[in-house]
Amino acid sequence: MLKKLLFASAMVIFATALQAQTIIWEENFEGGTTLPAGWIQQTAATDGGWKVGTAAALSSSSFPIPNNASGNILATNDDGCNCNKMNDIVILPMFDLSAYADTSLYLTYDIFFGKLCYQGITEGLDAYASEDNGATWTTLKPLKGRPSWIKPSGFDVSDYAGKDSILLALRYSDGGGWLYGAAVDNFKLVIPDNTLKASLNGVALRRYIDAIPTYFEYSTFWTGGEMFITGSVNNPGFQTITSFDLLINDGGFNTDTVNFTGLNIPFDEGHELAIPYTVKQGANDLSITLVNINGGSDNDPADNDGEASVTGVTPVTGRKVVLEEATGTWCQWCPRGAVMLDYMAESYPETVIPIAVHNGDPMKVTAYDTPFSQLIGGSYPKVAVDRVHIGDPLEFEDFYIDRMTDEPTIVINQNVDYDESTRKITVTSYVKFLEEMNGDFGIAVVYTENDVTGTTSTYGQVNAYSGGCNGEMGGYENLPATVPAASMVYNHVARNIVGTFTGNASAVPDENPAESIISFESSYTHPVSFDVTEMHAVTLFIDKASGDIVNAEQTAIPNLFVGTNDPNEIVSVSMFPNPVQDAATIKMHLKESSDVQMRIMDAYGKVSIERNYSNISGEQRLPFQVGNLASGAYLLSVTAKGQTVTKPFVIVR
Ligand SMILES: [Ca+2]
Ligand SMILES: [Ca+2]
Ligand SMILES: [Ca+2]
Repeated sequence: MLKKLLFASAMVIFATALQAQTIIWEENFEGGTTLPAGWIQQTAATDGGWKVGTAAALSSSSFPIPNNASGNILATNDDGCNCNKMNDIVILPMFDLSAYADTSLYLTYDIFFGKLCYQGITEGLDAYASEDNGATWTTLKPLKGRPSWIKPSGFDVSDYAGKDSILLALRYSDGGGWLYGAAVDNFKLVIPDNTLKASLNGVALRRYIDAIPTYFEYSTFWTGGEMFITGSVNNPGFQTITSFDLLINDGGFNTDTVNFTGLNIPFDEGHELAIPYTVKQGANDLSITLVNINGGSDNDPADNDGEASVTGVTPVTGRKVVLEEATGTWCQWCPRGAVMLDYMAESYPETVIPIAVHNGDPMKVTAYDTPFSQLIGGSYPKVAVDRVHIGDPLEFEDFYIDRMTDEPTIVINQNVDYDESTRKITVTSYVKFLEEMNGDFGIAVVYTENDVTGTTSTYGQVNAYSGGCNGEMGGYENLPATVPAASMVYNHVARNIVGTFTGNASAVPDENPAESIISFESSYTHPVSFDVTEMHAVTLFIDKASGDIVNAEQTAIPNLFVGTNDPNEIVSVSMFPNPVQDAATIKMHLKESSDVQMRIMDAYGKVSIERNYSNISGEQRLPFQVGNLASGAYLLSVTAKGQTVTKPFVIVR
């Protein structure tokens, strides 16, 4: 059996023992291993449908029924037979309820039913009633799925009080698929007590990610960010809950009251909570108390409290965070990585550097894939965040927040030059040490490309989210089990890594004083098939001892033309000699007569010299005096008619 038991959540269900109720009828299946007298079943299943036996005897590998501390139970198991359980109906003995006119009546039972999904089909279990000996049936309730035995569950059958021949039935359906099953025990027909019971369960502070969409619990989040107080208010009693208040105390200072009215929460049902909460700086320790239930108190306040906490933080400046995603078109859960990487890149465009490192597919870059696969332990999907944190794609943001609270020790700037005729990309990476840093460091330059498509079948993405059984995943739930190549577009694809996975060691001296700047030039000639307008160059500065990415920078290629005007306004800009000792000549060629601004900036964009020229055209040679500028890396920036060209150069004395 390949199926796995998948339970969406492990919400704790509290069900207190019923007290003071009157039992009219009950059945515990302890009288033998056949259906008790008066019970009827209808089935097309080859295994006989609903059967009486021990939990162990009625279990199978993917439908293991937990022991419910009883001898026999009643169960139907589609997993074990893989047979037709479209209509597995079991009918309880006929009830004469004529003596109970105007009396509240409930049918209760213990139940183990997951309402699971497999291969796009969800199993169902519904309750029915008939007043005409089974000629016609009324649907009473679709029973919900939960991950463990619920003792008891049930529903209101007061509509049939006073009537003399009532049939109640459960219908299991496999929906035509190969599903799991359902188990029940300890049926009771009761006159309920009138005790008001309520409980507050599973309280947590969660972040809603609409790309998936799901709530996730975070221990740390942005100050001022929106989270939600989640959990549920459940009703383990027979008196319907119609209103309640939640008192939300933020650590002893302020208490907010949130009112809930107009509710209808019957026995064994709950109300899901999602109360917006704006995170404050530092510790947010919330106490939540359920009060004023139906305008008063319930029987037991002990289960009416919950706690949730998160720490509010603010991001540092100067840090970029590298998100490397281990992925492959063969990997059925990897759509999760792609969805989360896009989500992060869109959420934090200024600070996230996304890189999808492909494995075992046509986008694989061996020099990147082999060491990265080793780093993540060879299981997919996986992610690394600055290679400091390794985990599931769902942990991207959590890891990112941690990195963004760590003050950078270096900052990186880079200049990217592109020669269209040769397709050669030259990157000059400038690293400025904010503190003294001595050790073994390396620089690697990664090239990524967006909007990558392919036509061969190996560009098709295997997709475990197809059919929706495994929840929503950014739309992948609506796509086929293998999304064909023609429908796939891959983003952030790593195309090349220059300087090895851990970086070129000779690029960085062993000793680097505070405020010193180094530069490292590397180049890469991309294949004709790559679309350079969708490419980025990424400089990684790596601590070779720990393997961590210390900081990084990303620039689009080509970045020569920043303005919005005709990109051919400035035909060329160059400076010679480079490096410059005392004086140099800046040569530029302008297509038309225009005003020109020339600026000399340090590697971090600080302008040292600015000159403006009116109405110049054609080929120009402008003298440049170094003056009192310090040795180091600089950028020459020339702007004409909104178009800017930058060139790196170095002053050496
Ligand atoms: Ca039993
Ligand atoms: Ca079946
Ligand atoms: Ca309570």
